[in-house]
Amino acid sequence: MKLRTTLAALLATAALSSAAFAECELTLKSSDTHPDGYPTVAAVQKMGEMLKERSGGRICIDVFHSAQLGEEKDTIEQTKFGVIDLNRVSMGPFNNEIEETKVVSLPFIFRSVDHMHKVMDGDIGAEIAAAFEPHGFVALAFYDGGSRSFYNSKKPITSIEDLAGMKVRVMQSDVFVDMMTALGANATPMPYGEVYSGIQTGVIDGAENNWPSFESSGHYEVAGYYTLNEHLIVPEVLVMSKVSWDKLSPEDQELVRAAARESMPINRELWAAREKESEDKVRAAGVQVIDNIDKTPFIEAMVPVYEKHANTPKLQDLVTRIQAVE
Ligand code: GTR
Repeated sequence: MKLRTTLAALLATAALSSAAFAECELTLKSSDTHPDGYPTVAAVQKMGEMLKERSGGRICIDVFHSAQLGEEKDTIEQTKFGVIDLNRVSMGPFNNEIEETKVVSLPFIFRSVDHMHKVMDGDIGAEIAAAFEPHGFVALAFYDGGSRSFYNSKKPITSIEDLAGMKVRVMQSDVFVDMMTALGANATPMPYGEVYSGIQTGVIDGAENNWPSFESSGHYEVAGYYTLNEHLIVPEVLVMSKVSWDKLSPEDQELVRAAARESMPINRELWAAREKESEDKVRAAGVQVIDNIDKTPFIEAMVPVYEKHANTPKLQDLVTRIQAVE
């Protein structure tokens, strides 16, 4: 019954969206795992409005939210081949393919979200964006993903010792698998869409994410303990398929680039507001939040993760330069 209702809703959405884009010469298909109203979804929709207006109604963006086009890893493949034109994803699922993205996904690499903004807005951000191109993607914008913390259905985590033997879902990247191993937990890489039922059925004990994802996914309904240890600040990225990009004229490429750039401050503003709203909602729902955690042992435990993943002079140099940004 639920499946039938969902299918009917999806078909209705598809019919509405094709009508809305009927007059556009080119409609770029954009993917996002998050639901409508989430700051990343809203930012790409705004980008679409700017693009439509500035192209005289020729170029539009149709944002398929709520993982309608699939889970992140699969949509990244489809984007590479030009089946999907635009994709808003975390840096995490790119880690195993684009080594530069590993550095900005390392635990505690950024001291704060401000530090992350300074790095990603500057030359290092441009360098990371350029690293996508040989892999078939044009990185157009970096978005906020706040900081990620642990949550689970079993008990309050107040120290590394509490994580021992716990089954914790991570994004599909070796960096995060090794991060959990270094903390003594059992890392379970799996798609985002499987986490809710994974916790509910006990396949996993918990996962880790930021406030808005913890809230919008409903994970807080099945995982009642959230520890604010903020081990990851992973920037998110809006990529365009190189296949789709190469079909655009240089003038249209510039229109797309500019609209994407201008969607960044919009995303940041929406993110800041949503972070607070999500935290309030989760706390009001009775989730126990452990927020006086000593991060030092967690930071110290990450030495082997840095050694393994920042393992070339080029990547080590990138780590050093990121850490040096004031
Ligand atoms: C969210 C992020 C998504 C996805 C998800 C996950 O915070 O915005 O792109 O990476 O986490 O954990 O899979």
